[in-house]
Amino acid sequence: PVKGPRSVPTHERALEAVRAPAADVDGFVREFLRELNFGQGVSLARATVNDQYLALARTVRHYLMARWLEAIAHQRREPVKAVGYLSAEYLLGRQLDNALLAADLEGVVTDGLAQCGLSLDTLREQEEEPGLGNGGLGRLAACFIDSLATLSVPCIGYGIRYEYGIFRQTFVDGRQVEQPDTWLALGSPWEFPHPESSQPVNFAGHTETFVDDDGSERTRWVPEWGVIGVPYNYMVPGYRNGRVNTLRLWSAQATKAFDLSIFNGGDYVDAVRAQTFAENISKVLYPEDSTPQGKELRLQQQYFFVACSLADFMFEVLDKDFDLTRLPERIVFQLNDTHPVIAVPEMMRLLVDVKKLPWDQAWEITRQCFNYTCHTLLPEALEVWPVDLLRRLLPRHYEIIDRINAEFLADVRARFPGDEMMVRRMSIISDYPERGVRMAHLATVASGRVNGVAELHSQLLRDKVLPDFSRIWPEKFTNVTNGVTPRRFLRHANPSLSGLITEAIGDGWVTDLDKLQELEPLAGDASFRARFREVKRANKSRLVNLLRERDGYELPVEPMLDVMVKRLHEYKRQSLKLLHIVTLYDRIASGRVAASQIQPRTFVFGAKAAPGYWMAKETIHLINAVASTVNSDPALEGVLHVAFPANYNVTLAETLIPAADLSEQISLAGKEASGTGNMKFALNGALTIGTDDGANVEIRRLVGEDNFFLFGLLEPEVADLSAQGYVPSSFYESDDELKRALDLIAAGAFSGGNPDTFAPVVSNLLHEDRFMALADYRAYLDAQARVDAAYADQDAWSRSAILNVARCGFFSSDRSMRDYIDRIWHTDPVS
Ligand code: B1H
Repeated sequence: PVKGPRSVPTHERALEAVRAPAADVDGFVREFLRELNFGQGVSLARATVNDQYLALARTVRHYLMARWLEAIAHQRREPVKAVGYLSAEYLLGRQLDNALLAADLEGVVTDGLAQCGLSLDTLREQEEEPGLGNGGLGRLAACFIDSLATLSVPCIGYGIRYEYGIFRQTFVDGRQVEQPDTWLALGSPWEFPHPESSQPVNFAGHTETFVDDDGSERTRWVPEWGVIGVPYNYMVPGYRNGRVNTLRLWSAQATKAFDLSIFNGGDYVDAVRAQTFAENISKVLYPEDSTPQGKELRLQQQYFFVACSLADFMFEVLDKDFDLTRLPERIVFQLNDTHPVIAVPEMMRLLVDVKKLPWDQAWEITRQCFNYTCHTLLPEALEVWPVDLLRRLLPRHYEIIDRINAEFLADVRARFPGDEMMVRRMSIISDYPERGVRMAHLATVASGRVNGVAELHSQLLRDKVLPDFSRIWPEKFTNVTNGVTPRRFLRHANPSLSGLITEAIGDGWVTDLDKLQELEPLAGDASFRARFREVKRANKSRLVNLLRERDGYELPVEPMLDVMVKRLHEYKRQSLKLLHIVTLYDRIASGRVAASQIQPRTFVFGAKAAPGYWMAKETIHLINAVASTVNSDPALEGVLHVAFPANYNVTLAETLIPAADLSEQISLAGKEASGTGNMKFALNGALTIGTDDGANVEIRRLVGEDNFFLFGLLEPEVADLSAQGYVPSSFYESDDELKRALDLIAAGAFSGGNPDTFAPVVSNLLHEDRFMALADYRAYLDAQARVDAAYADQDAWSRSAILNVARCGFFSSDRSMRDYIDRIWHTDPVS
């Protein structure tokens, strides 16, 4: 890339140049109008809402800028150790409110805009959230970088600037139809492109050996083509602490050289097509949550962002002549699942081929620089790249992986002579069903620490996913239970509850969530409980208003709000939730139970299905079908209502979660690694109905079993039942209500009498049911009956809900980050 001269002003001059606008109403208005006039090129009178939003966003940026530049200067100046968070996904959510909160500007901005005749509420709705992730894994990355900034720990988040994030979900006749997510269309005021800091990235070609000047034999990679990675920087502001970290997302561009060779060939159209080919790399987020696509473009994405990120840190953030034997003193990279694991051979290539370090020394450095977080237990979610593909796309990396594997297996053989089965099980390169590179094995071999994301998950990771590895390296394995940021998911999302809490115990909880414990005595205070119920009610009205505006949807406010929001996946068991609803419907329709005997409920679903996941899409269709039948039955009015707003995302979550009474966390035990939605609901005072899975286990232990509705098979029971041979139809035969519910769906009760429509869903449950929904059906219905009984006593329910809030401080991502810092990263905050 062509790099402009980098002028390096002194630290003092750098700070002199940036001075934040005055943080009062006049200062804000002056700056805002300046941005509108000079940045957007419009007058206030002529400005569109989008102009106003963009000018506002840029104005807010200015307040954070001095701190950001200081953090960047400090990183270069002081020999502090930073965290390099490597993640293919960041599900950020909207930026404006987060920045206003961090900079404590909400009051000034509200008043300043009012002076201009504008309303903050209108402008914030203009922002398209950056949906650069699928679900929990991407949202976790966003929570973690928020917490690191708030803890004043230097961190650079590295990832991909997808031009299209997670698709926009629409429903057509109840079926999911995906639309492109055009989040960049109206301008993206939060990003700073830095083409002068671009990084070249190569692909394909071959390797060759040669004799170096010093007489040693070396290998070089002769690539066939390449692209340029252009960094786009985003501010990651800490909460009112003056710290602003950086999120650096890479965008792919065609190289000049690549263009030229083709342009010179005279084929202009092909040259332009070649450019498109290069730019495809950062075009779109793969929408599969938990079952990765083994597509070439996906591997290109992974190598692309990791190669850019390592080169950026090692040669741009650090000096070009930095002594790389000291690299572990300056950086620790966290591998967010296996998606960035190609960073391991890339670092070896940089150290050995480019920097000419001896292999063993390079390996020593590499092993000190990486740690790996595993987020799954599903075998189909573990990435394995076909050797043929990897070799073709990254020939040098394949050789390096092969050597890492050979040395690793020699070590295994030395420890366990003669155990070739073990060697085969542990090998990074598998032979069956095709030759493939097991990225989880590579990550485990190369990392100092390997962690799961909840206690149960980490245990199962050791015992079931990587048992051989945990035997030879028990000290490598550890647990860090996930967390969520209290800034976005309580302070911002739930202003009413935040106000109530702050009034009671002060506002220290925003950065020290354990302080919520001080609410505990208030659970016994009747007037506090009444105010807590008022807050819930207000949050429900807020949700009703939002859905009316957003979807033209009328949601009843009075009933219990029962919410299941998460990606659509069979293991999460939205179908079990449906069987509950269909059973309630059937009880009334058949006259077994009078409508007046039913505890009224509004059920809300939110779920995207991977576009190629057929069964998940059928389930979405069924949810919509049940919703339309239930909602149009006059006998059920005011009793049962099912809502499925399309396109569940972070923004909708922020209004939906605070309104919920009941949180549905009903995955089959042993399948959900952690869950983080479960934490957000409990923290906002919903009670959980859930299985003994993921972080539910810890939530229940902390909030107390009386304040949590547990049901279903335990993980060892699931394992036993599988081993015996699970026969779902036996549960159908032996439970009359279950039989009736499935028969209703099969008979076409929700498909206009057409029995074919949902036959595949019913048949899948009856004959396959990989995730044992039928086995847990009766236990689930019994638990729901306990929910009804508990909800009938509103005062007791509020007490439990308040105790949930008071006891969930542990689930702050600040605590997760402290755990990583103390046990894995060993980094220090800066003052
Ligand atoms: C989680 C994923 C995931 N686990 C592959 N695995 C993907 C796997 O694009 N892909 O190919 C995308 C995502 N996501 C989730 O991580 C777990 O299911 C949750 O239980 C967990 O809470 C979350 C954060 O740790």
